[in-house]
Amino acid sequence: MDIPLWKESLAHLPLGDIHLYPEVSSTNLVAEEKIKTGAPPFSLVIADSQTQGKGRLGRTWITRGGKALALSWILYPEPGRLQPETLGMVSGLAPVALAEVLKENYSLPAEIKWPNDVLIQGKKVAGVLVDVRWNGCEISDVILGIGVNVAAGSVPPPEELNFPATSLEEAAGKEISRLDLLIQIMESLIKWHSRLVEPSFIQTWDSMLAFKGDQVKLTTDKGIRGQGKVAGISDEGSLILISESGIETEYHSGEIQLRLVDRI
Ligand code: BT5
Repeated sequence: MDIPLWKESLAHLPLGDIHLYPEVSSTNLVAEEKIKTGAPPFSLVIADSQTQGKGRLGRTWITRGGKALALSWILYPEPGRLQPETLGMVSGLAPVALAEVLKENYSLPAEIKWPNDVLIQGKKVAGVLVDVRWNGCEISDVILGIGVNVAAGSVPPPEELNFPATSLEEAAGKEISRLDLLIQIMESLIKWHSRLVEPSFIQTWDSMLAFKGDQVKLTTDKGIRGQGKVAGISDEGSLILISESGIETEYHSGEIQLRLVDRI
């Protein structure tokens, strides 16, 4: 990563501070530190590799140097946009922004596995971690952590995966510039952040939803939470499943994992 070039290439975007590192423990952990020292809104932390990248629910995300993108974007609450009532939407922000870039700029058939994984042909190419920190009932800040597998060498071996995975270069069959991709992702994030509470956001998320019409089950560490056919995304960003008897139930993301019924 050519840090001065990357910094300069991001300078035209309406971001806060931009921090780039060859290696960190986790960009989300560095972002937490930046927030403590007064990071302005939309500040960005990027690292070439992570030694303790965080997945959801205490899992690990592997970021190999020079092969992937690992970034954390710092958001603060905003009336009418980022607030406790819109957290369901915030969880879809990065996947929608990312999937749109992959479809429009690379002609890749990107889909979103609710709540926030991006898949290409059923394989995970990017993961998103939404760290929400609270001050009582108010949100104090949100760190959107995004990891994208770019080069083939970014994909961990199968025994380290809880879901099939791929990289953008494998899927696209050509080289992809991490810097170009980063700029496109940030432009898309900024655009969709400004449209977060517009109907077009949910419509776009819904149109990119993986497994539509398929039987899935939703699990937590306590077991199965729900099962049914994937119907779509609700106005609040929840997943709507339809049971065999035709009853619709909405699920909020929280601690949930989604799997196709015949896969596990
Ligand atoms: C996620 O978790 O998919 C969220 C990943 C977020 C990573 C970003 S990188 C920048 C920022 N800073 C951080 O520290 N984190 C964020 P989850 O759905 O829990 O998936 C984690 C699981 O995916 C692991 O337990 C592995 O099985 C698998 N995995 C690990 N590394 C992977 C990779 N590079 N590609 C695909 N799967 C991976």
